[in-house]
Amino acid sequence: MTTRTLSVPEISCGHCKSSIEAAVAPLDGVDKVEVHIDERTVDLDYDGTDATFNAIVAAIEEQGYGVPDQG
Ligand SMILES: [Cu+2]
Repeated sequence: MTTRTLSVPEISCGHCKSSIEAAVAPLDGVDKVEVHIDERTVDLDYDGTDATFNAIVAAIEEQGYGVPDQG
């Protein structure tokens, strides 16, 4: 498993938290997802593959949240 924290600046409330967690949790390769509203971050445990990471980003974007380049 790989642990990673994503910055998602548009996170603002409990609705954001529940919609992102519900979209990401069922994805293949994802072990844990937890949104922190105050920090506007998404903590992830996942299998570490680019495919899973890209699917996570796509799922968050599908919920309407931009995921800026995390570089
Ligand atoms: Cu919200």
